[in-house]
Amino acid sequence: MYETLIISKEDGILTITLNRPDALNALNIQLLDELKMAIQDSMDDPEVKGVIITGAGPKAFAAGADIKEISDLNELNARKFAESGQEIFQLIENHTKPVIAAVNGFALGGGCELAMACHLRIASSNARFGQPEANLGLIPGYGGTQRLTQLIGKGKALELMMTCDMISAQQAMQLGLANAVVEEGDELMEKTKSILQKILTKSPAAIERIIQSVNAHFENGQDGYQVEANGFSGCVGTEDFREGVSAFMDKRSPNFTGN
Ligand code: CO8
Repeated sequence: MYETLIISKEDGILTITLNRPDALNALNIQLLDELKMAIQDSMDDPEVKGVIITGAGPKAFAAGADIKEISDLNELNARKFAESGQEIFQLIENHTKPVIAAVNGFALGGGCELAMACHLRIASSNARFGQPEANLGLIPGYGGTQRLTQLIGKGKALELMMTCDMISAQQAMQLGLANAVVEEGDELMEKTKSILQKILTKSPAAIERIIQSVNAHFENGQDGYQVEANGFSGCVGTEDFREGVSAFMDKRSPNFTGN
């Protein structure tokens, strides 16, 4: 069904692998269209409880938007191109289920922007992050100016975008861009899955509302405190809340359903 993605589903975890390794998994239009479909499917599929996005091959998560494609843009379609990519990344950011990027190499330009749209980023030690668009006479167009600033603060975000410097996985972790760093190889998926599995033992109804409330902090016109209060009261109406409390009283592990 997909030509630029490999999809696998196991134990409630959908893994989306960006699969253009010869182009370092550069995000071309076809890949972005397919990614949008895969993300929408993951929202609708009740068997999917969480999502991992990673890149094929040992070298790259994604080395950015496909430079060959963007070289043909004009001012009119460039705006559409940026907005449609932003829409896909917003779908990921606002996903009701947890989405983790397993960053297995270069995460540059649009690739870094994709990783930042995910809720968490686990990096292998060979990962490199950067927003090198200014080298091409461009700026980030898939939300990078906003999300990088949110994640690492204005000064460092400006530095990375203006110098186009790539940073290591360790530096990314120190800045709060990566949540954890592991040895390259199998450990990356093992660690990413173990973090996701831990999240999946919590109440899905609560996780969804945590995502909504945190995102509200960054959305214009949203009162994050109100979104949090609504989310909190929404949780109290769920079966998960009753289950969580009775499991605590009974000194047993809760069995959440997300209802
Ligand atoms: N697009 C297309 N092809 C790419 C890309 C890319 N972003 N990155 C690498 N490739 C291709 C190379 O052309 C090469 O192909 P070929 O073998 O056919 O020549 C292959 O992948 C391997 O790459 P390299 O030989 O360059 O590998 P190296 O190990 O020497 O270098 C680097 C790896 C450092 C990652 C290098 O490939 C590089 O600098 N890539 C470009 C990184 C970059 O500038 N990314 C930002 C792109 S712009 C962007 O993302 C904007 C996003 C917002 C768009 C908004 C819409 C308007």
